[in-house]
Amino acid sequence: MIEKLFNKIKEYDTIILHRHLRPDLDALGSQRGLALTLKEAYPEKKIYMVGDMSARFAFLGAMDDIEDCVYEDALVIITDVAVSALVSDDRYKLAKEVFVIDHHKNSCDITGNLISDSTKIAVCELITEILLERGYFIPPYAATSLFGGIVTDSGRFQYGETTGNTLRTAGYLLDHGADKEFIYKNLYTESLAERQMKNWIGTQFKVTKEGVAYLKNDKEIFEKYDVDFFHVSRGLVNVMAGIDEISIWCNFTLDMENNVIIGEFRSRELPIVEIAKKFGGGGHDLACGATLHSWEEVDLVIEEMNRLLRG
Ligand SMILES: [Mn+2]
Repeated sequence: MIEKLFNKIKEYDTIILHRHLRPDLDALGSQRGLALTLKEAYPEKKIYMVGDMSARFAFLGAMDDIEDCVYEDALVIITDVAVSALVSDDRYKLAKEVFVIDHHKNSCDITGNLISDSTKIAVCELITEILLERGYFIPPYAATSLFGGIVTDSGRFQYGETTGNTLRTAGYLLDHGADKEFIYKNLYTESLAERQMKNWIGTQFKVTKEGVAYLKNDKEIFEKYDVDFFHVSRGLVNVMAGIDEISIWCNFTLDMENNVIIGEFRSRELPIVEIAKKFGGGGHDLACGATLHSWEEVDLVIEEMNRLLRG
């Protein structure tokens, strides 16, 4: 399949890169890292990146604004997601051919060609390896993007699936121009509103007797603090991490724009991805999520997590 992908990359004049909605740095880093590497290798091709942006990661750079007609003779490559409902900008369906490169444990429902390896902690790790195997030169700014994805999806090289290979791949990128100061400077600073929100929320989460911590972020939090959705949904989940008594922690955030509740689930040891899948979501064993439709459904998720810990 990798061979086929690179034959198609050589064949097409227009390549459009997509990734998942509400992007994190692995999504944006893989999209940008791959796009910039291909631009370097094929300066004559038209290569675009599309999708929604999160203010948190705007430092990486902007997306392209393209017309529908650009898709007519285009190859689309989607990174860091294999579930159609989660792809940002569903115009990928207009493309002539689609490839998906992912590392999640979901089954793929996108019509196209799938390259997936769930042993990789970040899709940026997988893409870096593939590019190097194929002999591509990864330019410094692409290396920075790919490095950022590996750093964040691995929780700064802490999470379970971090391997020697993860570190070697990140090390290669550092040796080849990845700007770690740029990434860390942008990851480790936050706005005053964000820090104040975190401090407040640290006193607000509930813990069940089984050891499930959870937060239900309604519209109140957005009225109280000047922060966007990503800062609350992804930004607060780990306020509940690293506490002895808490084995599983869940952050539920109302997405007012789409009138759904986004659940982010984390676990220290016990795999919880099957629970996420049961509610239409997915991800990794210990870090996953789902889109929920009511606060009643949120309570069902919490109860499932409780049941898992009781069993
Ligand atoms: Mn990822």
